[in-house]
Amino acid sequence: MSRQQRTDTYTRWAVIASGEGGGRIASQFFNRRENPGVEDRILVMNTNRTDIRNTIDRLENNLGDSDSLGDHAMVFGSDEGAGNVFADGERLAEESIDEIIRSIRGVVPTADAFMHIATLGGGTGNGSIPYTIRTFKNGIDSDAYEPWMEDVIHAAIGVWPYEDEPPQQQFNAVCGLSRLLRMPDGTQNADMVLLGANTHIAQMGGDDDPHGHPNDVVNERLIEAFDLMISAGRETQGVIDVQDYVSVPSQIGAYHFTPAIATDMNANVYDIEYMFEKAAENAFVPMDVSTTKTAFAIVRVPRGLADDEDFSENAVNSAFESWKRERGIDAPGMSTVSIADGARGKVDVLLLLGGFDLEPLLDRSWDAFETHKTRLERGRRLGNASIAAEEMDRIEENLDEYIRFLEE
Ligand SMILES: Nc1nc2c(ncn2[C@@H]2O[C@H](COP(=O)(O)OP(=O)(O)OP(=O)(O)O)[C@@H](O)[C@H]2O)c(=O)[nH]1
Ligand SMILES: [Mg+2]
Repeated sequence: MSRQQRTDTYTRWAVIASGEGGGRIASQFFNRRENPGVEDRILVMNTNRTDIRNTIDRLENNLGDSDSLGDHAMVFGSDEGAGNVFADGERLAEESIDEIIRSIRGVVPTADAFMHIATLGGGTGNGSIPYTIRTFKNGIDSDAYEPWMEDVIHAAIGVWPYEDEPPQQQFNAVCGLSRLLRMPDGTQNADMVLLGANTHIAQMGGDDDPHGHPNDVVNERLIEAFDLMISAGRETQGVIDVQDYVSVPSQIGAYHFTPAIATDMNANVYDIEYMFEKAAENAFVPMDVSTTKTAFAIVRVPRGLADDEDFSENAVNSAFESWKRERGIDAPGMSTVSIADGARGKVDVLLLLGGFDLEPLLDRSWDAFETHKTRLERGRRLGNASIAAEEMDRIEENLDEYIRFLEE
């Protein structure tokens, strides 16, 4: 497609966040000056009334005080919080699934794709998001469920706990990953799972801010990545549609990703291949880049560079292919150029690296996972809902199988 034929139809995203951390990430997204891909299609939900009040305050700061603001936030379930037990978060979402769908419909008249956001260390977001995705994909007998909802693509951002968090948080994360990837019966759940690890993101670039809370740094980077990702379905020359993000990865059974970004790269100094390499150094989880099985690249250039040969769709594509060869990555995928009103001469690059070996990420959580599982088996239920042995087995087996399939 030539730039003259650029259409103004772009992927319509909706953001569905659950839990405290998820809500914080989503409301921070609204600090951005413009969100053409999302507009005000955002719903933040929680089991905890106080947390949701805080989230509404944040949204008010960002969106401005408006009557309809309350529609963007909802409380679900009959308990106050899920107390770090994802089984409780899931049970509370199950209780209120009709209201959840109704609330989504209230702020999302229609959408092509949902970006679900949850932290994986807690109970509410981790419990409810995989369940909500599964409900949408399977359909549900509810007045609130509309035909367009059947075709929505479900991407999810799952945020891994800090390394120094206790076993229960690590345990939750491993279970959350499994449940985002697969439904209880072992079939694919989310169409795309984007992972980011708190400690890793906070330390990226070696510039963690000693004053602010690391969460703020992490959230800002997550949002930056999401913003770049959706810009590809916006004003681009060769549009990467959200369908492209999910088709091949799902076919090859490798649909977990991590973003890797390099921002504000000086176009007069660096070539694109170098920018890809810089981005790869900033992957959002600990990983070995050479194990990548599928990859996308989005290069966002300011309007002033849009006609520069070096940033043509072809040039970017050859640079991407050449970078992959150099890195020994044998991965299908696409690249695209997106145009923005950014600072002169400054380029932002996002790589979405998919299907990589999960071991370096899981490595740090396995022991904690076993520790907490043993505690549960000894009957220390630590919450209202215990996890049935059979459910636990399924969760473990589903993740094992997904990983085994990657290795083949
Ligand atoms: N990146 C990031 N992580 C966060 C943030 N807030 C909490 N976390 C992480 O999220 C996990 C805790 O999850 P929460 O979001 O507080 O939990 P919840 O979904 O509200 O669930 P419950 O409180 O258990 O009902 C821990 O691993 C925290 O480190 C945040 O703003 N940003
Ligand atoms: Mg909470």
